[in-house]
Amino acid sequence: MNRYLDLGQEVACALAAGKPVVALESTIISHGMPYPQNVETALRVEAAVREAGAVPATIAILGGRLKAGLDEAQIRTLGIRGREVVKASRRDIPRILASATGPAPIDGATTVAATMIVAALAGIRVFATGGIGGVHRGAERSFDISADLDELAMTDVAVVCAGAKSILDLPKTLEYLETKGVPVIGYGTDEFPAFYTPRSGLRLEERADSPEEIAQRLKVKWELGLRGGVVVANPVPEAEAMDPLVIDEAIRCALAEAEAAGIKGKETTPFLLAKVKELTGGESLSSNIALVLNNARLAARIAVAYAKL
Ligand code: PSU
Ligand code: MN
Repeated sequence: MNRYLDLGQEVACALAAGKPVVALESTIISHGMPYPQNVETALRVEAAVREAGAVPATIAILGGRLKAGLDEAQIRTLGIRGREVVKASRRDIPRILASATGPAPIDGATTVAATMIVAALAGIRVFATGGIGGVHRGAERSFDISADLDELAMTDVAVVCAGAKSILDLPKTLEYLETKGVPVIGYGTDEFPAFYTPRSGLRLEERADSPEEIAQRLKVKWELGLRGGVVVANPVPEAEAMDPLVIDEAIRCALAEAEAAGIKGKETTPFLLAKVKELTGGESLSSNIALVLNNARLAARIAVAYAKL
């Protein structure tokens, strides 16, 4: 057990017994949704994982310690404090953990990249979230490519998501994942989903129609020693999807505002997410909540299937 990591009681027991566990990220709680929907969603996601037969492990950094498995009070605190909590990706982890020995230990909400790192340390292989980070539009000028993609290239965790938002350059994101050798599996689809909408027009090489098929591919990859993650791209259910025209227009406006305000670096993604939400009102939020729950259910089924192999 890593000396910087604390497991929640239920998570520790499940892992020791070889039972299925699903990792969940916390940036989506603190930076991805408004309070109180963020807390409600995080708790509903945990319940959905349990209903499907797995144990949820929400991951964060609290008091300068890595945590896998938060209790309700800890989730609530992250949701209430929101953007006051540090958005923690790979590069931020050492600084935040070193703060444990100083006068003011830092709390961090983990991104996809950081959540994968902690999940792998804990021995958790399956992780559910909403959307992954990727190659930003204009990356040829800004060089803005999410650390999530390089993490997927090196850390052995399957990430179940609804694709990526078209605040990103989706074709370049898929090219980057291809270069890094990261499998992208469409669940019940031949297309990469675009988060709020089930289709992006971008074809995927790989498709799977059952959690068992996905678990089998994970086993083969890791038994071969092919290090790195897998993207399981699970389209938003049709009934909860947004009108592509509405969402495209909101994204166009959000990108223009970010450009005009000179937003850069780690602020870019939270800024764009907040703007899109502001411009589309409650519709994007309810679609976001539905797709995260849908991903949690699929991730739990994959974890259950993987635990049986
Ligand atoms: N995309 C979303 N919702 C999110 C994020 C991305 O649709 O909440 C968050 C995730 O935590 C992701 C992070 O790992 O933003 C990526 O940030 P960046 O682009 O700065 O790497
Ligand atoms: Mn970035």
